Formats: sequence, structure tokens, C-alpha cells
Amino acid sequence: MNPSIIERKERWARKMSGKERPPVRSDDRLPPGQHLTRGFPVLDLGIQPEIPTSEWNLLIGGLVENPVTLTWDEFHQLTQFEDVSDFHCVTTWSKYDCRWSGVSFFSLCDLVRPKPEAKHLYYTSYDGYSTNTTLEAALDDDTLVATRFDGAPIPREHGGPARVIIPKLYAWKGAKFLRTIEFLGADKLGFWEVRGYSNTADPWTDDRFS
Ligand SMILES: Nc1nc2c(c(=O)[nH]1)N[C@H]1C(S)=C(S)[C@@H](COP(=O)(O)O)O[C@H]1N2
Ligand SMILES: [Mo]
Repeated sequence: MNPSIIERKERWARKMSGKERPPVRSDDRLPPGQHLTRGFPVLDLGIQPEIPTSEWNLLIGGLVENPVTLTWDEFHQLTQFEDVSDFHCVTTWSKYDCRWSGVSFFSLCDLVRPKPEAKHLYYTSYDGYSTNTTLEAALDDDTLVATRFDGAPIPREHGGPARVIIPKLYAWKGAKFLRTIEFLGADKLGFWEVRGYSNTADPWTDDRFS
């Protein structure tokens, strides 16, 4: 693991042990070109699939030692993790202090054990959406697969039963209605990435389009 990932994992371990909640952002929280919204806009492809939790599965596979297909119950047997983070949509709105809970991405990695050749992730959703990130970008103390928002199940329009949250990237990198996560050796572009959105999607450098 590279040093910055070790640092992030240590930050995560402190959070998990309840010892410390290190702030990820200073007072300067609003990325360039963004404005703060108080509501919670809904962005989707015009489809909000209804997936009963009894039929929900999360498949995590590809270049991992231990591929899994988790049922809703199995997912909830994993250590649950709550975190508060900011949310930045490329259409210029940001929402502060979103309280998500679910399973942290480090916990999911401990479960599936990525192979050394795994460098990229490809996420697919029940509405036909897809997106991609590097493994390195997802390996952070605030990345999770969330099933709850503000203490309640994530409403369907916001991507329930489960969605990915990667606070340090623009929100299109977080798949709502999550269905699969695939670990890959080579990059594979997702829905918006093939349509000209940035592949790296860093809100702090105004990195919107490629
Ligand atoms: N499955 C799926 N995930 C998705 C999208 C989508 O259309 N389908 N839109 C993305 C975009 S562009 C944003 S800004 C956020 C919006 O999340 P929200 O609707 O909860 O605000 O979800 C992202 N994840
Ligand atoms: Mo977005």
C-alpha cells in the first residue's frame, strides 16, 4: 500500500474505534464553481427502480481473492459505519453535512481482498447506470456503501436500497441503486465518463469535463 493510503486507513481505523472523527475539510469547504443548497436535489436517468430488500444483492467481484454476492441480511451483518460528509454535484450544487451509514469501503476490501493487480473499479446499478473510479480514489476513510441517510433508509429517489458515497469526488462517481462493484486491472469508463465527463472528477480542481 502506498503511504497516503496507509494514512487514510489509519484515519479510518480511528473512526471505526470511536476514538476520533478527524475533520476531512477545513473552513474552506465549498469547491470552486459550486453553491450551497439547503434541499437535496434528485439527479437520475429518469428511472428510479424499486428493489425490495428481499431481492437485493450486492455482487463484488473481479480481481479479488474472495468474490461475494451479499444479501441484504449478509450486508447488515458486516460492521456498520456512520459518517458525515459533504456532497458535490457537477451541476454546481453542494450539500453539507450529509449523514450516511452503511459499510465502509475499507471493510468491503477486507472482506473481498483485492489482488495486487486490481487498480480500477467499475460500479453498476439497477437503473442501468455505471461509473468508474480508481481503487486508490475509493480507498479513503469517508468512502462507503450507504443504506441509510440521516438515520432512515435511503429513499428510493436518492438511490436506495444502497448507494456509493465518495465525498472527495463529484457525486456522479457514486452509484445510486448499487448492484455490482468490479475490481479491474484496466480502466473501464462509466455512463457519464463515455459522454465526456471527467474521469478523475476532483471538485477541488474544478475537474468537470474531459
Ligand atoms: N444509479 C445512478 N446513480 C447515480 C445517478 C444516476 O442517474 N443513476 N446520478 C449521479 C449524479 S449525476 C448525482 S449528482 C448523484 C445524485 O444523487 P441524488 O439524486 O441523491 O442527489 O447520484 C449519482 N449517481
Ligand atoms: Mo450530478
